Amino acid sequence: MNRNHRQVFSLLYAIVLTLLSASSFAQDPETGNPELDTQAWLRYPHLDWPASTAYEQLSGRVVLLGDSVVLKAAQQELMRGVSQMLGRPLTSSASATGGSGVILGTLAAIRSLSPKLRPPNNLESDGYWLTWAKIRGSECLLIVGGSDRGVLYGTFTLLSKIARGESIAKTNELQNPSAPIRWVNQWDNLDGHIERGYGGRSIFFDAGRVRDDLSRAGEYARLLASVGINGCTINNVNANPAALEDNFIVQVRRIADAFRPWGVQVAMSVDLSSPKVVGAANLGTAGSAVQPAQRAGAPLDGFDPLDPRVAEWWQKKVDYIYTQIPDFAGFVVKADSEGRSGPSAYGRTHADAANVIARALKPHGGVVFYRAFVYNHHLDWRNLKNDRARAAYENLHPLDGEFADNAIVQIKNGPIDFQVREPVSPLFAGLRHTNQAIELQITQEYTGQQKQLCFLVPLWKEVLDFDMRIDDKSTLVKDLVSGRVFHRPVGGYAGVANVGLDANWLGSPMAMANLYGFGRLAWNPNLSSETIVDEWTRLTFGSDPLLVQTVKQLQLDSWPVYESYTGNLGVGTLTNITGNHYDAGPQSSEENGWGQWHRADRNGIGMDRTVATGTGFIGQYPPEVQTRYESLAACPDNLLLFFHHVPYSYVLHSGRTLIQHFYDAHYEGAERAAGFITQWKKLQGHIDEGQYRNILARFEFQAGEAIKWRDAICNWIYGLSGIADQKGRVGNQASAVR
Ligand code: GCW
Repeated sequence: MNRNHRQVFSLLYAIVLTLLSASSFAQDPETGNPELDTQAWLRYPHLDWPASTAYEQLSGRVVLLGDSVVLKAAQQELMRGVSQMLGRPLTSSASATGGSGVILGTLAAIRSLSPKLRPPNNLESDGYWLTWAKIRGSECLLIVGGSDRGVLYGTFTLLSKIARGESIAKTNELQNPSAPIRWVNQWDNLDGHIERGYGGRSIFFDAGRVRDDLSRAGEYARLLASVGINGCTINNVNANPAALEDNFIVQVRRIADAFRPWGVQVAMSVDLSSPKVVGAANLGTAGSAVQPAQRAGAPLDGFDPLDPRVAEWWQKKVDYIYTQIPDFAGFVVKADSEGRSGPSAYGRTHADAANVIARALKPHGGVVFYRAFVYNHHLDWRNLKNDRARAAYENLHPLDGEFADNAIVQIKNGPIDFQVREPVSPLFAGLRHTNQAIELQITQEYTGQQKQLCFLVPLWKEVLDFDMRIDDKSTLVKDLVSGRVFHRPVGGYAGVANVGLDANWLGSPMAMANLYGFGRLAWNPNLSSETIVDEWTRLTFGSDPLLVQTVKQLQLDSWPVYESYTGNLGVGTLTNITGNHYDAGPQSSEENGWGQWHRADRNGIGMDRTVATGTGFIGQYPPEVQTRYESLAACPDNLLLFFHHVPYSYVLHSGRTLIQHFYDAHYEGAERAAGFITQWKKLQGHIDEGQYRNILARFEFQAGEAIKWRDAICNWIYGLSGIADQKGRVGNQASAVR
């Protein structure tokens, strides 16, 4: 085959792969094994002999000390898991006297049985301690919680150990979460559509109402609890103000009820203009200071956060919510961003906006997240000094110290928007007197939309382990977001999940590793990607050695592979940013106000964000980090084009020219994506056949997509630069742009 034939062949191959897999999705979008997909990592499969003999100590009674719904859920989960996995039921008993068994309770409750019991170190509120102890003469396994929720988390940990075949014979393990805030955000619209959701329609809403059947919401909360998630924002940050209507709050109460046994608290996104658009007619009945005009239903004439009437409106609204949902967690606010209303309408600050809501929540123990994703999407692209990346820091850093202590600034991991690779947002280092949380995106908006495999835990770990070198001292991002570095009262993690009604929640069984991994990292960001994916694989598919090894490798390879056939060297993902955020569309970034510019032209590519000659973005980092990024010599190749504009002939640290790197990376990436099929095929017979076929079809589809991406990007950059591929591949395709 000559070169041209090869090119035509590869194009046809891509089309055939795409058609084949697209048609299999079309015929039966639920191919796979819906039951296993829905159970996700909570399958509790039966353990055969002799594996089950390792758990013979686990027998007899389960004693529950207390009767809250969370404790009861823990007990039932334990009984369900043990009977499914070990094939012998535990019996529930009210008394701790009379034989061995498992005892569940808070530390305070268990101490009433055994006053001398001392945990090996401090047990925090959501933490747990699993240990063996003699209680009233019999050896018992204790699941001790710092709170009821801690008992639940300890129970899930115990079951996970059994499911993964880990010994519990000598268990004595105390774990506390890394941070108090471990939430997911759902971008569900009230009509049932999910913004950037790829797993079907909302599990909460349909046609403007809360669904009658909330069984999936309960199952979701169980999954979340199993990895330590304790809060969930149920509606889109592009918030429909109708969510705050009283008759809607009454419906949300049912979601809170479905979540409650699992210790997951409900939160809502709110629009800042609510006092003006929701209207005083909908004020709750709580409190007596409602003005007659408001009783009559006239909406306020504005939403100025410093207007006392606005403050009163929020207070009444919040008071009402707590009459319906006593454990309501709080709000998330997106303001002055992408067309949302905000405090700028009244010349007020973001702190003013956050605080008026925070004050209303404070008496009830609620918190407000104020998103740092504030930027002008009408930036003048002709001005080379303009830079969207600077926006979060410029907007929020000057307000450091002005936010209420129950307000939390929620910061996306990077300064642009969940691209396949970005540097860490400098704002994490820019808030010393303000609570912060990191926002990570579980739903793969810019990373293949669950149609392609992209395991994001390694990406998140790079961010969390990044050293900001504040005051020239080691300052890891994970210690900033937990609040540890600056002794903040609260902080943590928000993951945009967007699960839907599809049996497999996210639209792909393999993508569930991201949801699992988000929870595990929020609990303990020191876990390695390998550990997390190992746990997930064993829990989801079982512990067959070939299977574990293959699935782990596929997951761990998937981010680098996706990056290599999409956007390299920190240039951005290069998706169609004005369209679907999925297909290649490198030119869509340019000549518009959205600010995802890469500035590619015939001479070079990349954003000059240096202090010396560029937009000055680098100046937002602490000095040592600035030094690393400002000079071309020190800047790492994988972020080069985020920080610098260089000619195509620029020689990377790797020794290759930039343009040749682009070509090679795209060809290697597409080849490795095709290799996923070969690796997966080794697993036939080692995994449920339905899941095997479903995932195989996905890899076949991805291999075709990778070729389309490869050719689109290589042809684009060749067309701009006119520099030939040394290996003679690029520019010969039928579809080449010349
Ligand atoms: O990247 C953008 C997404 C929007 C999203 C926004 C945000 C909810 O494309 O869909 O809006 O980020 O995070 O607010």
